[in-house]
Amino acid sequence: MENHPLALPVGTTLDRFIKLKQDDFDFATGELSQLLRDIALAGKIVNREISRSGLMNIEGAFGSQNVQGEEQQKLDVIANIRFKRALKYGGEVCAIVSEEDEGIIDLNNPNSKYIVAIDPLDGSSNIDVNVSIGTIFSIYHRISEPGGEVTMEDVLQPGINQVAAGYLLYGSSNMLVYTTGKGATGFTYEPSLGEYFLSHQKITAPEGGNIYSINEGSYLSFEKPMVQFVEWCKEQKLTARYIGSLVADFHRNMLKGGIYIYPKTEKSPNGKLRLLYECNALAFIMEQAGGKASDGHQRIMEIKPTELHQRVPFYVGSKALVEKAESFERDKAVDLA
Ligand code: P6P
Repeated sequence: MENHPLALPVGTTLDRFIKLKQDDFDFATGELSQLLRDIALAGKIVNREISRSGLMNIEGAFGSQNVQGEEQQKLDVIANIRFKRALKYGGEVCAIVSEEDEGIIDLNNPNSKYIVAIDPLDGSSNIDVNVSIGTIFSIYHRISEPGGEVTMEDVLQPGINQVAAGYLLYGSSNMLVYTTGKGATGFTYEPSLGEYFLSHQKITAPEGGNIYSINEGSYLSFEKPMVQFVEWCKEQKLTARYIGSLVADFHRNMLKGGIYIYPKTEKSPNGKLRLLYECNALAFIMEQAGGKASDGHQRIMEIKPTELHQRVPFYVGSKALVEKAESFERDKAVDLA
């Protein structure tokens, strides 16, 4: 094993890993490496603020709503500021799409070549009750020429164009998981040293699994295929696990085997989760781990976005479970044909 190219010594910091892996990229100029470091830095700061939020009077609602009409938590706003600031001053990103802002955020780095789509703090309703929450991000090359205006075409790219994607999980331990298309890798934060250390060298999602994660409170508004899939899960005696925090549910299911679904419901007729800064990033990571991600019919990463805050139904996890859920959707299509 020691000769295996991936067999790096335990104690490999994120910085060292990024540098070692930089050579995977032709013409790597270090800009993507620096961008990943900028995200990790902001993650350390946000992690610190989350871990002491109860002491700093930064829990609870901020008193405003985001573009989605969702009640912003104080830490939503703080995290948004932290990531925007880190990416602006890191100098590698020309524009951001954020869950917390309505339009494209131009960072006034006109010659930078990267675009970031980010959910600065997902699951924020769990902050005050100490449940794990997360940050989700996607990284793209801009399509327009550096130096010019950032365009809608730059930000409305399908997930297959992602250069990198990842999430930060602020949980019992704090992790950063990312991919650049060469596998999914996990790092665990050591607060006493202020470093992320390599802890999950090549994450692989089990082909099957016995966990299903869906909010069954919406069961009465599920469409028939979703009812059939949930019934199938019960017949198979699968375990129901739903934290109500996407990154935490996703991370557990990817490591242990399982499926997370946010389907169409009466309240969310297109699903609740956003394509640009939630689904695409997690789909990229799950595919790199050998799993699957779709909207019940088509691969998430092949959906061409039409709006910044576009919502899609989201089926993600172990390949066999996602395909089982899709089979019920297909049967419905056959019935309706
Ligand atoms: P519901 C949190 O708001 C979030 O975006 C995800 O983290 C989570 O999985 C989902 O919404 C929970 O939504 O409607 O089941 O409460």
